Amino acid sequence: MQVVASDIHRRHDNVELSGGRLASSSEGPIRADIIDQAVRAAGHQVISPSALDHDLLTRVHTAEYVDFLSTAWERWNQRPNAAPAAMPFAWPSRGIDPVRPHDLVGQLGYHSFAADCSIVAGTWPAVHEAGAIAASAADLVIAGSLASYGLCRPPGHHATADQFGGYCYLNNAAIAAQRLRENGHEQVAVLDVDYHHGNGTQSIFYERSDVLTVSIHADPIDEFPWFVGHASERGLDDGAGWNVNLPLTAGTTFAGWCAALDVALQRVTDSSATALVVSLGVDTYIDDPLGKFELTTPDYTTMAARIGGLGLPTVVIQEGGYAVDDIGRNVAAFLAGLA
Ligand code: Q9C
Ligand code: ZN
Repeated sequence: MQVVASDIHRRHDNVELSGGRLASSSEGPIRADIIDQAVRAAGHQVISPSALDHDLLTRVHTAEYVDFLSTAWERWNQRPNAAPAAMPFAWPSRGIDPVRPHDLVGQLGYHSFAADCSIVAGTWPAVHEAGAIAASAADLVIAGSLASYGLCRPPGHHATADQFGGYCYLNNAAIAAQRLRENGHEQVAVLDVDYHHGNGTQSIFYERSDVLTVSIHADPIDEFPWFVGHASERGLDDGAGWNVNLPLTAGTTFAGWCAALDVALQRVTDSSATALVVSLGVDTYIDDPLGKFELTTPDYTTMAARIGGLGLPTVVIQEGGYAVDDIGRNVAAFLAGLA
């Protein structure tokens, strides 16, 4: 399978507020470096991305947000005694309809929903490259490949049209889906198998019927992103019925997970989608430090074979997965099942 990847991700190496302490992020450069090694060892062909179309980016994200993300570090670094990571400390909360502040610190709060990630000197080049990887992976499928893999880092599925959080800044899967939509695929489906709910992808397509969004994830009553991801969220207006959430409890094994996959695959089939984007998080793994599901390495091969059974051209986009010792073999196991 053709893999799109780049080393530029290494420039994004940031801190997160975790358990009341500022710590180096679980979402570090080692993740993508290990996946890169594993996919090369498995014999996949690795290519570099093409330049990202700015207009495609601003059809997924607001121009205001893209401008903010691309300049936030420079603006932060001009401040006296600037820390090495830009972070907000206040967010609009319940009952507030926020006006976008002029001040950078206010804008950091306006444009984020969590403090588990921050903006460092290399964040924008890395997140922009991840977006380029997603678009290029979609281009491979548009050109006739049955499947492609975008080794995106940082991940993207938590990023909304104008907010970062959950280690995500640009929504790589949404960029891939939008690219497919604009190049011959009238109906696209996004299947999110990351341990966490794909709130950003849900939000971006929530009022659209041309992109079905389906997410299998830990119940938000117990897990990040906590405030979104419930089964009752089904889409709005034109998008009513075009979002499907399948929340599962802690301790879910592959048997339980597959029951949700059956429902997801049936809905994708019913949608008449002609192309599929998979948001591949391997934080469903039994030894993942952030997740509480119990999937094993061979389960990823079975999962991919079942998804491949849809017979749809498929763009796989990397999301989470934090068990770095096993992340390479878990991703390779998935790609082997799809091939
Ligand atoms: N120290 C993805 O898997 N932060 N994002 C947890 C734990 C939320 C996960 C903090 C997890 C975000 C793409
Ligand atoms: Zn995740």
